[in-house]
This record gives sequence, C-alpha cells and structure tokens, in this order.
Amino acid sequence: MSIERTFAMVKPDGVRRGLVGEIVSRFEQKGFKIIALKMMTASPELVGEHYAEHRERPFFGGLVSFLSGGPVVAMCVEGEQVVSEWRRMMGATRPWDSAPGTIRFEFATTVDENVVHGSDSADSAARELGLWFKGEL
Ligand code: IDP
Ligand code: MG
Repeated sequence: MSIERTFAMVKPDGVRRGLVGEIVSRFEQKGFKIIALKMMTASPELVGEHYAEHRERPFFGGLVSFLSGGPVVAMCVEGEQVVSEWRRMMGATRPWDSAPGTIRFEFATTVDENVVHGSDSADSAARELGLWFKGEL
C-alpha cells in the first residue's frame, strides 16, 4: 500500500460552469478521501508561485490572471496512488489528447480552460499542499 496525498483543484472555469459537484463526486465514487476542501479566490502571487515552473512560458501571464480571476475549489485528497490516479482521472493537459471518460475529455475543449488541476508528482503535491493549505492540514 502506498497512501499518498495530492493537491487537486477545480479551476475558475469549472466553478463558473457548475462542475464542482461533478468533480467532487468523481473522488467520492472512486473511493478517495477528501481531507480538506475550500472555495477561495487566489491572489496572483499565490497562483504565480503555484505555477512557478511555467514562469518563462508565453502563456504564464494569461494563466495567472485566469486562475486568480475567480473562485476555485482547492482540495487535499488522500488514497492509494492518488497522485498518478488523479492525473489519469483528469486526462491530458490538452483536452484533444485526453482519453474518453476523463474529466478534460468530457468537459473541456481548450488547453487554457481545462477545468481541473492535479499535482504531477509526490514532491509537487507536498509543495502545492504547503502553498494552498499552509498550516491547515
Ligand atoms: P497540467 O495542468 O496538466 O499539469 P501543465 O503543463 O503543468 O499542465 O500546464 C499548467 C496549465 O497551464 C495547464 O493546465 C493549462 O491550463 C495551462 N497551459 C499549459 N499549456 C498551455 C498553452 O500552451 N496555452 C495556454 N495555456 C496552457
Ligand atoms: Mg502541471
């Protein structure tokens, strides 16, 4: 058994479109445990730190203003292999590359508004949970 925690988020497009229940229920149906969940509007500073690896990319400015431009739902989710499993449940970054049945396949058409986030490794999960749930877990 490898019980892990990951950082998952419903991005502003997902919240605006009323997909929070759909996303949360996927964790519940699967059997992963939601340890913490909060709706919040993130500052540009927090989003910039979250996406620090993309700082030099041309889409960085737009990404930060989009992610800080409306409420998100931030979650800490626990379960066996949850870091990679949640990535599989989300689907590929570019919705047209994602597999049928995944969230990004079913609910997104563009890469800049792709509904959900999930940490890409155990190290990223620890870093991101520290940022979004500082002192709360
Ligand atoms: P991920 O969300 O699947 O981990 P990353 O490559 O880490 O994908 O990119 C972070 C986020 O940045 C993506 O989810 C997407 O919202 C945005 N993004 C990535 N590539 C592009 C792009 O080429 N144009 C616009 N936005 C992008
Ligand atoms: Mg990523």
